Amino acid sequence: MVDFTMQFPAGFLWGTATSAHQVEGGNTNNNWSAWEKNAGHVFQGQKSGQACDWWNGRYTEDFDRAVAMHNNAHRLSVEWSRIEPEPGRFDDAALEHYVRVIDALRERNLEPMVTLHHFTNPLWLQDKGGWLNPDAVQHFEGFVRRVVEALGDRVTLWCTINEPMVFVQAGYIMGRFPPGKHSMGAARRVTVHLLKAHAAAYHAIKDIQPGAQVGLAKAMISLKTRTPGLIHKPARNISRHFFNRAFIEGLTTGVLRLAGGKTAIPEARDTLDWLGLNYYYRFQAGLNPLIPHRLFVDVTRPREGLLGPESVGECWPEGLAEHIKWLSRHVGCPLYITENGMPDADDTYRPLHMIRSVHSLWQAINMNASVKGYFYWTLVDNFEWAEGYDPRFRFGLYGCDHETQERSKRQSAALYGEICEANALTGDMARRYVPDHADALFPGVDVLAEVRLPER
Ligand code: IFM
Repeated sequence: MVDFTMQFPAGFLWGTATSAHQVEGGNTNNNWSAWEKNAGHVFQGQKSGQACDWWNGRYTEDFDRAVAMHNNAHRLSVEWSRIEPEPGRFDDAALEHYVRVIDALRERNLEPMVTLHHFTNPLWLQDKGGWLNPDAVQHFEGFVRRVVEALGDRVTLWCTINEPMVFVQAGYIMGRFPPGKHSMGAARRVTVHLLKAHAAAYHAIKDIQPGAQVGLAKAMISLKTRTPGLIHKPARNISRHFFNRAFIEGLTTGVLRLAGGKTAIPEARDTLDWLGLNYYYRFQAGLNPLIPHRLFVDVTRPREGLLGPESVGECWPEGLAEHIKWLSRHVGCPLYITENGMPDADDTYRPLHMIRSVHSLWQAINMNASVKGYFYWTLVDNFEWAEGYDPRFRFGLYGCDHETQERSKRQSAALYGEICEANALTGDMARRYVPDHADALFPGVDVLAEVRLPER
């Protein structure tokens, strides 16, 4: 019996992704630790607290879990506020900690991808106005230089900034992340500064480490248009440009186009050795005359599909191929899937979601897209920002009881392990993990045998 196999290219990277504030615990000197102190900012007033206790060394046992899943890579971030606790003063002990973390990855044959900015800022930067202050660009560059000097002999893959437009939208338009603003003007200014910061970081890293591979992680959303399409389509286009495309256009052309005008940032042009795609949800866009402060654009959850918790969209795995296709046409560099996953504490839907995602990814690669690796979000349940430890927002392949630090393996971890070990998704995996969907995903020979040739 032939078993259909979706084979991935040799050397493909398979891993999981994490970020410092979400897993380390004990962060007290960044803007998120301050934000968590105020009621109403995080689910049930929770605090990141000990998170997954990585700062105390528990990363080693979680990296062993990654090895047990046959991963060959891991994406993680370093915490700026630990490395540069005061402007211009660098903490060697913190840098040595990260040297040990990277060594722990290398000892396990896990290729590190290191993110330099994943949502958090040192308190001192926040006191200077955060990313609204144009000086943030030089401060970030100084931090990046120090990190690359310390870790550059161990790290090749650098990710400058995680999800710049999520950072902008959640922090400066929706008010859900610090600094909790609702201002399109502020959003615009911060976007300009982030683009400049990426460019400055790119050039600084290349200066110190010419062989480095530098990129960033860009979140993309899929968007349906509310009906009637003729009326609502402009809302879909505005939202798609703002959230998905403007930043990328800035990187490929050196010009950022946002409502309010164009800004030339020539130094940002051609500053991608690779681009990371973070993909999770599909939304629905429409016009709403009641929200002028959001340019009348209303982005809501579709009514049907694989619906996650209310504050997020529909989990629609096939959006992966949609975005890979667009990026392949518009950005001339290799891609990584730097995040993909879904919240599902009971692991009811995750195996199907994972199989459909990997299926979608394989289709794109087999249509010639240059995708070099896939990082599942996430290795172990962690602090999910404004959702805190809300049980509806468990993204881990391993569960984590944050009181006891006890880990529990979900069946998706076993599935992911099989995919990574085989460097392939097979019909047999689909039949065992999602039997009701296996035939639709993998027509086996028995299905083909039923196809009769027309009689002559
Ligand atoms: O937990 C986040 C991560 O920090 C950024 N991307 C989306 C994830 C899940 O919401």
